[in-house]
Amino acid sequence: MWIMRQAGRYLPEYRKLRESVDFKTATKTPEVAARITLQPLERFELDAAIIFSDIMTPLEGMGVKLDFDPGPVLEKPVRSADELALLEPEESAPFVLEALRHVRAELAADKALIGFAGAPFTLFCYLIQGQGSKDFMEARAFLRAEPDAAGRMLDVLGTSMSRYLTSQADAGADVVMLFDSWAGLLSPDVYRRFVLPVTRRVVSEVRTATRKPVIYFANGAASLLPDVREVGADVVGVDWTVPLARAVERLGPDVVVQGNLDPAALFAPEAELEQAIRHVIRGGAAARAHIFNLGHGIHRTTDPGRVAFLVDLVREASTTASTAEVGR
Ligand code: 1CP
Repeated sequence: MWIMRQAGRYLPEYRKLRESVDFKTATKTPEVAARITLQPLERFELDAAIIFSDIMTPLEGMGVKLDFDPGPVLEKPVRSADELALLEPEESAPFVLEALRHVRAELAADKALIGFAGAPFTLFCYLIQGQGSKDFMEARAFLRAEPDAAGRMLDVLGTSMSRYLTSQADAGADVVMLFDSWAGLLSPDVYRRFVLPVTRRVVSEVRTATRKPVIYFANGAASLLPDVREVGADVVGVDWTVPLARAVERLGPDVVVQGNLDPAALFAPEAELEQAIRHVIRGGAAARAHIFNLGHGIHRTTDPGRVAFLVDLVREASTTASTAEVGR
Protein backbone atom coordinates (compact mmCIF):
# COMPACT_ATOMS: atom_id res chain seq x y z
CA MET A 1 0.00 0.00 0.00
CA TRP A 2 0.89 3.63 -0.55
CA ILE A 3 -1.03 6.88 -0.73
CA MET A 4 -1.37 9.19 -3.70
CA ARG A 5 0.20 12.56 -2.82
CA GLN A 6 1.64 10.95 0.32
CA ALA A 7 4.47 13.52 0.42
CA GLY A 8 2.86 16.90 0.80
CA ARG A 9 0.94 19.50 2.65
CA TYR A 10 -1.03 17.33 5.12
CA LEU A 11 2.32 16.51 6.78
CA PRO A 12 3.61 19.10 9.30
CA GLU A 13 7.22 18.13 8.49
CA TYR A 14 6.59 18.95 4.82
CA ARG A 15 5.02 22.32 5.67
CA LYS A 16 7.96 23.07 7.96
CA LEU A 17 10.50 22.31 5.26
CA ARG A 18 8.54 24.39 2.74
CA GLU A 19 8.89 27.48 5.00
CA SER A 20 12.47 27.76 3.77
CA VAL A 21 12.20 26.50 0.20
CA ASP A 22 9.59 27.11 -2.50
CA PHE A 23 7.94 24.24 -4.35
CA LYS A 24 9.90 24.57 -7.59
CA THR A 25 13.27 24.79 -5.84
CA ALA A 26 12.32 21.75 -3.73
CA THR A 27 11.61 19.68 -6.85
CA LYS A 28 14.86 20.82 -8.50
CA THR A 29 17.18 20.18 -5.56
CA PRO A 30 17.80 16.41 -5.44
CA GLU A 31 18.71 16.32 -1.71
CA VAL A 32 15.53 18.21 -0.78
CA ALA A 33 13.29 16.23 -3.13
CA ALA A 34 14.77 13.01 -1.72
CA ARG A 35 14.15 14.10 1.86
CA ILE A 36 10.53 15.00 1.14
CA THR A 37 10.04 11.69 -0.68
CA LEU A 38 11.16 9.79 2.41
CA GLN A 39 9.16 11.81 4.97
CA PRO A 40 5.93 9.76 4.81
CA LEU A 41 7.87 6.50 5.13
CA GLU A 42 9.50 7.70 8.32
CA ARG A 43 6.06 8.18 9.81
CA PHE A 44 3.97 5.35 8.36
CA GLU A 45 4.60 1.70 7.42
CA LEU A 46 4.02 2.25 3.72
CA ASP A 47 5.37 -0.16 1.10
CA ALA A 48 6.44 2.42 -1.46
CA ALA A 49 7.89 5.88 -1.85
CA ILE A 50 6.85 8.08 -4.78
CA ILE A 51 9.44 10.53 -5.99
CA PHE A 52 8.65 14.12 -5.00
CA SER A 53 8.22 16.03 -8.24
CA ASP A 54 5.34 17.20 -10.41
CA ILE A 55 3.88 16.06 -13.71
CA MET A 56 4.78 19.50 -15.15
CA THR A 57 8.40 19.46 -13.95
CA PRO A 58 10.00 17.83 -17.05
CA LEU A 59 8.09 20.22 -19.35
CA GLU A 60 10.10 23.17 -18.09
CA GLY A 61 13.22 21.54 -19.49
CA MET A 62 11.34 21.11 -22.79
CA GLY A 63 10.97 24.89 -23.04
CA VAL A 64 7.64 25.50 -21.29
CA LYS A 65 7.79 28.45 -18.89
CA LEU A 66 5.66 27.89 -15.80
CA ASP A 67 5.23 28.53 -12.10
CA PHE A 68 3.24 26.85 -9.33
CA ASP A 69 0.50 28.77 -7.49
CA PRO A 70 -0.09 26.19 -5.99
CA GLY A 71 -1.02 24.37 -9.25
CA PRO A 72 0.86 24.89 -12.51
CA VAL A 73 0.41 28.26 -14.28
CA LEU A 74 2.05 28.72 -17.69
CA GLU A 75 3.51 32.01 -18.90
CA LYS A 76 1.51 31.37 -22.06
CA PRO A 77 -0.37 28.35 -23.39
CA VAL A 78 1.47 26.00 -25.77
CA ARG A 79 -0.53 25.04 -28.86
CA SER A 80 1.77 23.24 -31.23
CA ALA A 81 4.22 20.36 -31.18
CA ASP A 82 6.93 22.70 -32.56
CA GLU A 83 6.96 24.64 -29.31
CA LEU A 84 8.04 21.53 -27.41
CA ALA A 85 11.73 20.66 -27.54
CA LEU A 86 12.20 16.91 -27.60
CA LEU A 87 15.10 16.48 -25.18
CA GLU A 88 16.66 13.54 -23.44
CA PRO A 89 15.56 13.35 -19.77
CA GLU A 90 19.19 13.86 -18.75
CA GLU A 91 18.79 17.34 -20.25
CA SER A 92 15.16 18.18 -19.39
CA ALA A 93 15.04 16.92 -15.78
CA PRO A 94 18.44 15.62 -14.62
CA PHE A 95 17.63 16.60 -11.01
CA VAL A 96 14.68 14.16 -10.89
CA LEU A 97 16.95 11.29 -11.94
CA GLU A 98 19.49 12.39 -9.34
CA ALA A 99 16.78 12.51 -6.65
CA LEU A 100 15.71 8.97 -7.57
CA ARG A 101 19.30 7.74 -7.14
CA HIS A 102 19.46 9.42 -3.71
CA VAL A 103 16.19 7.86 -2.56
CA ARG A 104 16.99 4.37 -3.88
CA ALA A 105 20.29 4.46 -1.99
CA GLU A 106 18.53 5.37 1.27
CA LEU A 107 15.35 3.36 0.93
CA ALA A 108 15.11 -0.11 2.50
CA ALA A 109 15.42 -2.92 -0.04
CA ASP A 110 11.89 -4.17 0.65
CA LYS A 111 10.30 -0.79 -0.17
CA ALA A 112 9.46 0.08 -3.75
CA LEU A 113 10.37 3.38 -5.36
CA ILE A 114 7.77 4.76 -7.75
CA GLY A 115 8.73 7.09 -10.60
CA PHE A 116 5.99 8.93 -12.48
CA ALA A 117 5.03 11.16 -15.37
CA GLY A 118 1.90 12.91 -16.56
CA ALA A 119 0.05 10.96 -19.23
CA PRO A 120 0.12 12.71 -22.64
CA PHE A 121 -3.51 13.87 -22.50
CA THR A 122 -3.28 15.33 -18.98
CA LEU A 123 -0.11 17.27 -19.89
CA PHE A 124 -1.84 18.43 -23.10
CA CYS A 125 -4.72 19.78 -20.94
CA TYR A 126 -2.37 22.04 -18.93
CA LEU A 127 -0.41 23.11 -22.03
CA ILE A 128 -3.48 24.21 -23.99
CA GLN A 129 -5.38 25.67 -21.05
CA GLY A 130 -2.31 27.25 -19.45
CA GLN A 131 -3.45 26.32 -15.93
CA GLY A 132 -5.83 24.08 -13.98
CA SER A 133 -9.51 24.04 -14.89
CA LYS A 134 -12.70 22.20 -13.92
CA ASP A 135 -13.49 21.04 -17.43
CA PHE A 136 -10.42 21.94 -19.60
CA MET A 137 -12.87 23.19 -22.21
CA GLU A 138 -10.17 24.84 -24.32
CA ALA A 139 -8.11 21.68 -24.43
CA ARG A 140 -11.12 19.56 -25.38
CA ALA A 141 -12.21 22.10 -27.99
CA PHE A 142 -8.67 22.12 -29.46
CA LEU A 143 -8.86 18.32 -29.91
CA ARG A 144 -11.97 18.82 -32.04
CA ALA A 145 -10.96 22.01 -33.87
CA GLU A 146 -7.37 21.05 -34.66
CA PRO A 147 -7.17 17.27 -34.52
CA ASP A 148 -3.90 17.08 -36.48
CA ALA A 149 -2.04 19.62 -34.34
CA ALA A 150 -3.47 17.98 -31.19
CA GLY A 151 -2.38 14.54 -32.37
CA ARG A 152 1.16 15.79 -33.03
CA MET A 153 1.36 17.38 -29.58
CA LEU A 154 0.15 14.18 -27.92
CA ASP A 155 2.72 12.22 -29.89
CA VAL A 156 5.61 14.48 -28.86
CA LEU A 157 4.46 14.33 -25.24
CA GLY A 158 4.20 10.54 -25.50
CA THR A 159 7.70 10.17 -26.89
CA SER A 160 9.11 12.49 -24.30
CA MET A 161 7.35 10.83 -21.34
CA SER A 162 8.28 7.38 -22.59
CA ARG A 163 11.97 8.36 -22.52
CA TYR A 164 11.50 10.13 -19.18
CA LEU A 165 9.91 7.09 -17.50
CA THR A 166 12.57 4.80 -18.94
CA SER A 167 15.30 7.02 -17.49
CA GLN A 168 13.52 7.04 -14.13
CA ALA A 169 13.54 3.25 -14.13
CA ASP A 170 17.24 3.28 -15.07
CA ALA A 171 17.89 5.71 -12.19
CA GLY A 172 16.36 3.31 -9.67
CA ALA A 173 12.56 3.49 -9.87
CA ASP A 174 11.17 -0.04 -9.38
CA VAL A 175 7.84 0.80 -10.96
CA VAL A 176 6.62 3.79 -12.95
CA MET A 177 3.22 5.40 -13.04
CA LEU A 178 1.34 7.52 -15.57
CA PHE A 179 -1.13 10.00 -14.07
CA ASP A 180 -4.05 10.71 -16.42
CA SER A 181 -5.87 13.00 -14.02
CA TRP A 182 -8.21 14.49 -16.63
CA ALA A 183 -8.96 11.47 -18.83
CA GLY A 184 -12.40 11.25 -17.20
CA LEU A 185 -13.45 14.43 -19.01
CA LEU A 186 -13.48 12.60 -22.33
CA SER A 187 -16.20 10.61 -24.03
CA PRO A 188 -15.16 7.05 -24.88
CA ASP A 189 -14.95 7.81 -28.63
CA VAL A 190 -12.62 10.79 -28.13
CA TYR A 191 -10.57 8.81 -25.61
CA ARG A 192 -10.22 5.94 -28.09
CA ARG A 193 -9.31 8.20 -30.98
CA PHE A 194 -6.78 10.54 -29.37
CA VAL A 195 -5.66 9.17 -26.03
CA LEU A 196 -5.66 5.38 -26.09
CA PRO A 197 -3.14 4.91 -28.96
CA VAL A 198 -0.46 7.26 -27.61
CA THR A 199 -0.89 6.08 -24.02
CA ARG A 200 -0.68 2.44 -25.08
CA ARG A 201 2.51 3.25 -27.01
CA VAL A 202 4.13 4.85 -23.94
CA VAL A 203 3.26 1.87 -21.73
CA SER A 204 4.55 -0.65 -24.23
CA GLU A 205 7.79 1.25 -24.94
CA VAL A 206 8.56 1.68 -21.26
CA ARG A 207 7.83 -1.94 -20.44
CA THR A 208 9.91 -3.21 -23.34
CA ALA A 209 12.83 -0.96 -22.43
CA THR A 210 12.79 -1.49 -18.66
CA ARG A 211 10.99 -4.81 -17.94
CA LYS A 212 9.49 -3.00 -14.95
CA PRO A 213 5.77 -2.72 -14.21
CA VAL A 214 3.76 0.31 -15.31
CA ILE A 215 0.77 1.70 -13.38
CA TYR A 216 -1.83 3.72 -15.29
CA PHE A 217 -4.25 5.88 -13.30
CA ALA A 218 -7.07 7.47 -15.27
CA ASN A 219 -9.05 9.63 -12.89
CA GLY A 220 -12.82 9.85 -13.28
CA ALA A 221 -12.68 7.09 -15.85
CA ALA A 222 -15.29 4.69 -14.43
CA SER A 223 -17.17 4.71 -17.75
CA LEU A 224 -13.92 4.29 -19.69
CA LEU A 225 -12.63 1.20 -17.87
CA PRO A 226 -12.91 -1.19 -20.84
CA ASP A 227 -10.86 1.32 -22.88
CA VAL A 228 -8.42 1.91 -20.03
CA ARG A 229 -7.79 -1.82 -19.94
CA GLU A 230 -6.61 -1.65 -23.56
CA VAL A 231 -3.81 0.69 -22.53
CA GLY A 232 -2.15 -2.53 -21.39
CA ALA A 233 -0.70 -1.35 -18.08
CA ASP A 234 0.34 -3.94 -15.49
CA VAL A 235 -1.61 -2.10 -12.81
CA VAL A 236 -4.74 0.02 -13.27
CA GLY A 237 -5.43 2.77 -10.75
CA VAL A 238 -9.13 3.16 -9.95
CA ASP A 239 -10.76 6.28 -8.53
CA TRP A 240 -13.28 6.10 -5.67
CA THR A 241 -16.44 6.67 -7.72
CA VAL A 242 -16.65 3.04 -8.79
CA PRO A 243 -16.88 0.14 -6.31
CA LEU A 244 -13.58 -1.71 -6.65
CA ALA A 245 -15.32 -5.08 -7.15
CA ARG A 246 -17.18 -3.64 -10.14
CA ALA A 247 -13.98 -2.18 -11.56
CA VAL A 248 -12.39 -5.63 -11.30
CA GLU A 249 -15.36 -7.16 -13.16
CA ARG A 250 -14.91 -4.67 -15.94
CA LEU A 251 -11.14 -4.92 -16.13
CA GLY A 252 -11.01 -8.71 -15.92
CA PRO A 253 -9.31 -10.96 -13.35
CA ASP A 254 -5.84 -10.68 -14.92
CA VAL A 255 -5.38 -7.05 -14.01
CA VAL A 256 -3.73 -5.80 -10.83
CA VAL A 257 -5.78 -2.94 -9.41
CA GLN A 258 -4.72 0.01 -7.29
CA GLY A 259 -7.10 2.06 -5.19
CA ASN A 260 -9.61 3.25 -4.26
CA LEU A 261 -10.65 4.63 -0.86
CA ASP A 262 -12.42 7.99 -1.13
CA PRO A 263 -9.95 10.57 0.26
CA ALA A 264 -12.94 12.13 2.06
CA ALA A 265 -13.46 8.87 4.01
CA LEU A 266 -10.44 9.90 6.12
CA PHE A 267 -12.72 12.55 7.65
CA ALA A 268 -15.38 10.01 8.77
CA PRO A 269 -15.71 8.71 12.35
CA GLU A 270 -13.26 5.86 12.92
CA ALA A 271 -15.85 3.07 12.78
CA GLU A 272 -17.12 4.27 9.42
CA LEU A 273 -13.61 4.74 8.09
CA GLU A 274 -12.86 1.17 9.11
CA GLN A 275 -15.92 -0.10 7.20
CA ALA A 276 -14.94 1.85 4.12
CA ILE A 277 -11.40 0.46 4.23
CA ARG A 278 -12.64 -3.13 4.63
CA HIS A 279 -15.04 -2.60 1.72
CA VAL A 280 -12.11 -1.59 -0.53
CA ILE A 281 -10.07 -4.59 0.59
CA ARG A 282 -12.97 -6.97 -0.12
CA GLY A 283 -13.48 -5.30 -3.50
CA GLY A 284 -9.89 -5.91 -4.52
CA ALA A 285 -9.95 -9.59 -3.54
CA ALA A 286 -11.15 -10.78 -6.97
CA ALA A 287 -8.30 -9.09 -8.81
CA ARG A 288 -5.00 -10.78 -9.56
CA ALA A 289 -3.51 -8.55 -6.89
CA HIS A 290 -4.49 -5.35 -5.16
CA ILE A 291 -2.34 -2.37 -4.21
CA PHE A 292 -4.26 -0.48 -1.56
CA ASN A 293 -4.39 3.27 -2.17
CA LEU A 294 -6.78 6.18 -2.08
CA GLY A 295 -8.97 6.82 -5.13
CA HIS A 296 -7.14 10.12 -5.68
CA GLY A 297 -4.69 12.37 -3.82
CA ILE A 298 -4.94 12.81 -0.08
CA HIS A 299 -6.48 16.16 0.89
CA ARG A 300 -4.17 18.70 2.51
CA THR A 301 -6.38 19.10 5.61
CA THR A 302 -6.28 15.36 6.44
CA ASP A 303 -5.24 14.47 9.99
CA PRO A 304 -2.01 12.41 9.85
CA GLY A 305 -3.43 10.43 12.78
CA ARG A 306 -6.14 9.13 10.48
CA VAL A 307 -3.52 8.08 7.97
CA ALA A 308 -1.75 6.10 10.71
CA PHE A 309 -5.06 4.39 11.51
CA LEU A 310 -5.56 3.59 7.83
CA VAL A 311 -2.07 2.18 7.33
CA ASP A 312 -2.28 -0.01 10.45
CA LEU A 313 -5.69 -1.36 9.54
CA VAL A 314 -4.72 -2.18 5.95
CA ARG A 315 -1.58 -3.96 7.20
CA GLU A 316 -3.52 -6.02 9.70
CA ALA A 317 -6.35 -6.78 7.28
CA SER A 318 -4.03 -7.79 4.44
CA THR A 319 -2.20 -10.35 6.53
CA THR A 320 -5.57 -12.05 7.03
CA ALA A 321 -6.91 -11.20 3.57
CA SER A 322 -7.20 -14.81 2.49
CA THR A 323 -9.47 -15.67 5.41
CA ALA A 324 -13.25 -15.54 5.22
CA GLU A 325 -13.43 -12.46 7.42
CA VAL A 326 -11.97 -10.01 4.94
CA GLY A 327 -12.03 -12.30 1.91
CA ARG A 328 -15.09 -12.39 -0.28
O1 1CP B 1 2.56 24.09 -2.23
C1 1CP B 1 2.67 22.88 -2.49
O2 1CP B 1 2.99 22.04 -1.65
C2 1CP B 1 2.44 22.52 -3.92
C3 1CP B 1 1.38 21.49 -4.08
C4 1CP B 1 1.89 20.39 -4.98
C5 1CP B 1 2.51 19.21 -4.57
C6 1CP B 1 2.79 18.74 -3.16
C7 1CP B 1 1.90 20.42 -6.38
C8 1CP B 1 1.40 21.49 -7.28
N1 1CP B 1 2.49 19.25 -6.84
C9 1CP B 1 2.87 18.50 -5.76
C10 1CP B 1 3.61 17.21 -5.82
C11 1CP B 1 3.09 16.17 -6.71
N2 1CP B 1 2.37 16.35 -7.86
C12 1CP B 1 3.32 14.79 -6.56
C13 1CP B 1 4.25 14.30 -5.44
C14 1CP B 1 4.41 12.96 -5.04
C15 1CP B 1 3.33 12.41 -4.10
O3 1CP B 1 2.33 11.85 -4.57
O4 1CP B 1 3.55 12.45 -2.89
C16 1CP B 1 2.67 14.14 -7.61
C17 1CP B 1 2.58 12.65 -7.88
C18 1CP B 1 2.07 15.12 -8.41
C19 1CP B 1 1.35 14.85 -9.65
C20 1CP B 1 0.39 15.87 -10.19
N3 1CP B 1 0.55 17.22 -10.29
C21 1CP B 1 -0.83 15.53 -10.80
C22 1CP B 1 -1.32 14.12 -10.99
C23 1CP B 1 -1.93 13.54 -9.78
C24 1CP B 1 -3.26 14.12 -9.37
O5 1CP B 1 -3.34 14.55 -8.21
O6 1CP B 1 -4.19 14.07 -10.17
C25 1CP B 1 -1.45 16.72 -11.23
C26 1CP B 1 -2.78 16.87 -11.92
C27 1CP B 1 -0.56 17.78 -10.90
C28 1CP B 1 -0.74 19.22 -11.21
C29 1CP B 1 -0.64 20.01 -9.96
N4 1CP B 1 0.55 20.33 -9.36
C30 1CP B 1 0.33 21.02 -8.18
C31 1CP B 1 -1.09 21.11 -8.02
C32 1CP B 1 -1.77 21.79 -6.88
C33 1CP B 1 -1.67 20.49 -9.12
C34 1CP B 1 -3.17 20.37 -9.42
C35 1CP B 1 -3.61 21.61 -10.12
C36 1CP B 1 -5.02 21.56 -10.62
O7 1CP B 1 -5.94 21.66 -9.80
O8 1CP B 1 -5.23 21.39 -11.82
